[in-house]
Amino acid sequence: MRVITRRPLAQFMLIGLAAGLSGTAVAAESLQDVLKRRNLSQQDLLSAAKTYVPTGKRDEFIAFSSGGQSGQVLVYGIPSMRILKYIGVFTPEPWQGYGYDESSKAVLAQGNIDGRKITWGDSHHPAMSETQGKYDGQFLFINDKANPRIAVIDLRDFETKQLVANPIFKSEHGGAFVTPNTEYVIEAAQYATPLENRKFAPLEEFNEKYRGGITYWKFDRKEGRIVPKESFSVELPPYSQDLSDAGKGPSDGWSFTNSFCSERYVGGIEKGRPPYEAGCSAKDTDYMHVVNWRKAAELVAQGKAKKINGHNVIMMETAIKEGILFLIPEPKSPHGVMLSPDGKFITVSGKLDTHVSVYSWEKIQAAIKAGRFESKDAYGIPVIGMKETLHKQVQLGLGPLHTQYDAKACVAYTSLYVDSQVVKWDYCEGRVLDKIAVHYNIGHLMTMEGDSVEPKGKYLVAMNKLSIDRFNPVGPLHPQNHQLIDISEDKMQLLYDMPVPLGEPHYVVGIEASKLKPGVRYKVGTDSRTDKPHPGAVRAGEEKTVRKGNKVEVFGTLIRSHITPETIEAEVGDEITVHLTNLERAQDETHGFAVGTFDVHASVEPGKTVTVKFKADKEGVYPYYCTEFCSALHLEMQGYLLVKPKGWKPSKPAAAEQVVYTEDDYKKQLKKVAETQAVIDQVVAYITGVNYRDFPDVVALMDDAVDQLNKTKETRAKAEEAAKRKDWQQATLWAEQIWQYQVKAADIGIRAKNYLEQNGARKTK
Ligand code: CUK
Ligand code: CUA
Repeated sequence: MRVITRRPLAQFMLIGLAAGLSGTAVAAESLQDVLKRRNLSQQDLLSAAKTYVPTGKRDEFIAFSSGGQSGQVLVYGIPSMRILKYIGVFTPEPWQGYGYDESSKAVLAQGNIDGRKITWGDSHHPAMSETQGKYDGQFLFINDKANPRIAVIDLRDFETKQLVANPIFKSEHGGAFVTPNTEYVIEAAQYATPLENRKFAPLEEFNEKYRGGITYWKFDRKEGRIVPKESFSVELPPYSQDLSDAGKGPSDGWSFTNSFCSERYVGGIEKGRPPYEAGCSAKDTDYMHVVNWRKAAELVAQGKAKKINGHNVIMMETAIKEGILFLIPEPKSPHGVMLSPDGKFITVSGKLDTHVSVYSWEKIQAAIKAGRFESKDAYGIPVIGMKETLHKQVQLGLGPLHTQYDAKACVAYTSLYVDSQVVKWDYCEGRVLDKIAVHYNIGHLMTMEGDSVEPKGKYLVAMNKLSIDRFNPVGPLHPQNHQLIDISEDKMQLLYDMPVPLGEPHYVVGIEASKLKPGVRYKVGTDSRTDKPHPGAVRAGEEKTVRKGNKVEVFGTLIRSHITPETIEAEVGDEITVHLTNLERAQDETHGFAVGTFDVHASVEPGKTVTVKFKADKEGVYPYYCTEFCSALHLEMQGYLLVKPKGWKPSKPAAAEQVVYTEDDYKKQLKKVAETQAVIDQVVAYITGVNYRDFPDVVALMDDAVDQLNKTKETRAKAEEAAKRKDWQQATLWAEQIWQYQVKAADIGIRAKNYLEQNGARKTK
């Protein structure tokens, strides 16, 4: 096959190779030479060896990073730090057609706020779905701080399936955090506001009318969607709720949310008052909120919630009366709250304190059981004494923020924003074990599965806010810096700097790659955003164009290297709907669909059906084409949208086709077809002569190849029929089409053969 269809290409390559060889021979560089030339140390070499993933090999962990203001999620491998994908979440993403085809537009529209379209998000904290507190690799959640929303991403196809806007908050920083069986996705407000929609209240009434809160979004795992009707919130004082974490093990059923600015300061520097940052950090302590979410859910079921904007809210009064809400003082302007893997300890960092505080769940629970409270806050919420619930306070350094856990017992890592360090410490004994410098001003940090009940250790990613001098300069707006740190030994070792060119990612989660099992194709005719059969799907041969009034509806298909239909005719002002089904079953055979001028683009992965809709409000001729280089004849994967003036009629009959092919051409064509078939037969003989059935990927490729070859039968009949009429023009072109199908089949066949050879197939015949 390669020999025949690719002969010209192969010849070129040989000529090129010969030219290269005739030059002066240069002795290959040794490793030592390279180290010298690039000025690398033994330590650099070690780091390179620890992170390098050779071609064809894969990463051990997959990281899902917030894309910050880009409103997307980045996916990268660890330890290589190679970026694998950007997932469009809160923001349209043209490559994936996200926000361009009708069903992904509908997903984005779920995130409209009060009917307003929002095209960005300040995405912060991704969370992996959990089963019994362990990452299960099924779903990813992420919040948008600016426009209070949560997104659901299905990891079967890495697509965003749902956005849910918070009905009572105006901002949402403390999400997404999941309960141990992903019963709920937790999201807390940050900036207190009146909870009722479109309610104004002056800042002078902040203490009375402004409120914070925590929302518990019910997740239906079977449907893979959040169920707003079964979700609820707990009303909280207007303290700036910070991050949350769900209890686990002994603390399962509870959640913990810290806060800052419990001073309830409202600024006003323009009126001569001290600024926010002074007023919001005056007190020595703020409050950790402790909520019994399981009991809260029962209260909602008993009808004890109030409806605000159609959403269930447990008011503070009810929460206090029913004993589901408590406060514990925490020092000072804290940030980040993290449960230890066993669920026994709760770590809180005081941004403006040099300590982290480790609280004991056992002690908290004892105080609650005994009804032992030191006071009440201004809203009557019982306050449990800090001293009596503390397990340890450990001095770590300046600006402690977030904490993650190791696979090793009692070992935790905390980021030090001001010191630009990661500190490794023992939270059982309360002592520092090691420190390492990062570049610079670290926010979150992440260890592999480090917020689950089963952290995997090995690597830590430091998410640094500034990158100052690390990378080649690209203007005043610098990339972010994710630094990979080896934590497998006693001393931490910095391995790699990865510039992140997309927004300010706050948090990342890392999961063992083996837990992710995404598909490579959809069942033919699937709407990927609803996971249901798409009503616009058609099979090969069923393509059609339906016109009703000024509506033109196209039911088309895509397969290498062909768009059906090849022309779409419309009149100016028509509404055009194009449904496209990708008939491919071969892996990675995505087709794109673009129409210029009308802002139309779709990504149609194997098996997927998508719909694009637009108004052809401008007369003219508009080419449409496939945007993925999908085969050798990708550039020919094209068509024309003809938008005619109103009432247009052809002025002269269509001209007869110019005849250019002769009987000789037809015979030449047939010879080429026969030669190609011989090569295909060889490839097929090889494949069927080994245990190819043991390789599901190859079986899928073979199905696809057989599909292509089956099409030659009908085409051959057409060629022969034309030849009988001595219509050499038609006969030659149909014979060429036979060859097109053969090339596609051969292309797939060779891919299958290479795969089998590289993956150790055994001869069976
Ligand atoms: S926050 Cu960014 S560093 Cu928004 Cu998670 Cu702490
Ligand atoms: Cu399909 Cu290019």
